Amino acid sequence: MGTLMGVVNVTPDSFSDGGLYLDPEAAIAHGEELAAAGAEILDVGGESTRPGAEPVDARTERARTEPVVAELAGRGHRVSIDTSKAEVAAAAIAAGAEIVNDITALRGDPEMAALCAEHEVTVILMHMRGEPRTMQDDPAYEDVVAAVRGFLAGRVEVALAAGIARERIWLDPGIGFGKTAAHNLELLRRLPELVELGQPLVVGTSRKGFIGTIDGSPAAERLGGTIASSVFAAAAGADVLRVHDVAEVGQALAVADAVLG
Ligand code: PMM
Repeated sequence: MGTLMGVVNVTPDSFSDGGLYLDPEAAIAHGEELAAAGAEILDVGGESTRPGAEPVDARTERARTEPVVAELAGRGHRVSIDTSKAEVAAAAIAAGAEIVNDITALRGDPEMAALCAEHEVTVILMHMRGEPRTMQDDPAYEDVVAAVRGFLAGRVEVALAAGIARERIWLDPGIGFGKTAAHNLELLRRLPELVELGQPLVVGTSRKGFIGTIDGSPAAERLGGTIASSVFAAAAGADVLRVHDVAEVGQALAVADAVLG
């Protein structure tokens, strides 16, 4: 159960692996490693979205991601581009990316929806309250699951109206994006309510802060929590798990699968 999307961050400041793979050669090698470990999708990103992060201009983001996407897609890997900028997405699509992972759910750039429709790529629409710079400033919801569900349902309508085919729309609750640890846990617990929307569901818990809130662990020591939450999400109906530790999460999913028969 669950398709693995491996994270290839080409950024100096991502919260868990920032700066490790800023050099394109290192990022490409890392992508190859993740694919060999079982990632069916490689998610290439050039802008950090960690809480408090400052935005990056399109030129810089494109320069970081385009060569990495071109090389990995050229070698036959299925690549997604993690961006909310149409210029960056357009370059990645031209370089072979098949999926646009937009954490703003087509709100960040007025050109993004038409671009994705025209090129018939898959889009990931993610829920986020506010923007990365400020999203963790006292997030509050009456019912976080209802809010996320309503938001995502609305964004599906926007994507459809722009001409994006229904089967190319994937949804993501945006674990950690403008949510407290309790909100994230409630979203995971009630994931079946989001499965009911009827679109493939992407979930990214990898190394995130809510794990550290539970046991005090720093980002580099959250593998156990990443595995537990990923297996749980897959069992609850998530289709795609966005993770850094592909081999370990893959093994856990295979064992969970075998147990369930
Ligand atoms: N999380 C991050 C970045 N991009 N995209 C989607 N669709 N879902 C996520 O949960 C998500 C994302 C932040 O994690 P990173 O800094 O390790 O990439």
